[in-house]
Amino acid sequence: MNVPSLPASLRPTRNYVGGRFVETGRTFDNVCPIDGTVLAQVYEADAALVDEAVHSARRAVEGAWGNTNVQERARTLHRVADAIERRFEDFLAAEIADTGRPANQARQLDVYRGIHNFRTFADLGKAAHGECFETHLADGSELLNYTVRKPLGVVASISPWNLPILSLTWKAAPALICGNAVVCKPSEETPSSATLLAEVFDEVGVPAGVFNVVHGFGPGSAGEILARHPGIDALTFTGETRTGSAIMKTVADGVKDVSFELGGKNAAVVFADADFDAAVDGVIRSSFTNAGQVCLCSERVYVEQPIFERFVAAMKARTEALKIGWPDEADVFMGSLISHAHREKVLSYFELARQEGATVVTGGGVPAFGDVRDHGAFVQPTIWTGLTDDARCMREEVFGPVCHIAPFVTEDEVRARVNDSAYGLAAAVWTRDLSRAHRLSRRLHVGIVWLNTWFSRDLRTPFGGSKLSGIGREGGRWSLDFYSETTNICVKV
Ligand code: NAD
Ligand code: 6OD
Repeated sequence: MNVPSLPASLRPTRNYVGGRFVETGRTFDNVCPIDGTVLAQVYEADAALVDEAVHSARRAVEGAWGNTNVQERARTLHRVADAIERRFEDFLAAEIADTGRPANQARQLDVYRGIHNFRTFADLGKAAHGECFETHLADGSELLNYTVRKPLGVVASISPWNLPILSLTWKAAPALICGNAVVCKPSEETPSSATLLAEVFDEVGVPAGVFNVVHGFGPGSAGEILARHPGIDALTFTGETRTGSAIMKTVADGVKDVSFELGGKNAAVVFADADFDAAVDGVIRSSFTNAGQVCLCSERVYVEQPIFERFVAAMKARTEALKIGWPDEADVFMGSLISHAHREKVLSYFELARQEGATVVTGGGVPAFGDVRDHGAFVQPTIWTGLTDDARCMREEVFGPVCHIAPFVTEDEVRARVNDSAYGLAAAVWTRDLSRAHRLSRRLHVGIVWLNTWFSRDLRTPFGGSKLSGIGREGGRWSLDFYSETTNICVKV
């Protein structure tokens, strides 16, 4: 097996501003988490370059891009999707090298969704419509009220490392179809696929300034500088809750529109009548996919008392059979975590769980490979039991391959325990009792409930969380609403 490498055009990795690839006076390392080697130097955007990106974006929305109609923009986004598809292997290499994830996942989820996001929002944008009301006043006169959608202007997008191309295009595609220009700040951990996307925009001939990429970190760097820039009209952010909170303070003075997709401490609930094997498979996927680094992963699993022991035993056996390894290895299920720093955080929770009295059913440590991967950021998939619901490991997001399994007795009890969380992103419920499934789903304080499945997505549906998990919804018409300014026009007939 080979340590992945980046396409040559990304070594070094440049910013893309105003239709030019730009180098700056400062670089940082892009480190491969599989073996700790440096993949490329990345040029960090300074305040002047972020400013240039915002101004280029403004010129684009006030110029040629601003004068396009939705059909023209949809054709452009389809050309972008086609060009990503032509460079599929480069995108795949970039996602794998930056994140250490299995190739199959990057192929079927990440790069696939990079393409699909552009195609879906291109088509949804064309189908978008306003509303019209006939109004009859008391004096007998009539009015016609109708709404029109306009671009917001310059949209700042700040995205995380866990699903890099998926998250970035999930924001850029709807923003662009609505006629905005975007300045994207990808995570410092995963700068590569965003830069490849800039190459695609360049190749397709999208006007300068419509799509910009600035690289750097959060506080004191490109992320904060972009969020603070008075020239942005809206900000869409995906990442940790406390980063969302910091960004909210940053943009408060300018009263900018925000959309926040934040952290989670999601629950899976398994009733005794569930299809047992499907539930075990489902919870394995929902806890350990992408090494647990998906905001939707289940870190709290509640299992109805009569099947609790059998469920824990089956989870242990299935987890111990999961293959951790090279991205291109046959049957590999799990790769490394994103970085050594993140591994330190996950390992600190492994230690905390022991201090809080958890029984470690399996895992809890670091795998040994006997090759270069021992310098990587791997951890074992881990299962705990025995924690109380108020333990920190039950309340804080670990964002690693770990779940705690607890028994429950009644539906009311489990509903209260699931809802007893500061977060409210997603839940998965496993049962064959349809009435109970629907009754419970609508009483869970989360933005997304999956019944007898997990992470199946239709991009027309609303996506987002409540409580500390976010503000607003994206997806389908919810994205079009967020990325547009709606004006009502009232006509005296
Ligand atoms: P993070 O908050 O550390 O970073 C996200 C982005 O914000 C990065 O680009 C970073 O550089 C930037 N940033 C950090 N501080 C900033 C600041 N003060 N101002 C401006 N920008 C700043 O998140 P992460 O570690 O990259 O991602 C993991 C987190 O994201 C987890 O908490 C996960 O649950 C969450 N997440 C949520 C969703 C969702 O849809 N709800 C999706 C994916 C990830
Ligand atoms: O599937 C999506 O559209 C999406 N935004 C997923 C986010 C997953 C979080 O890690």
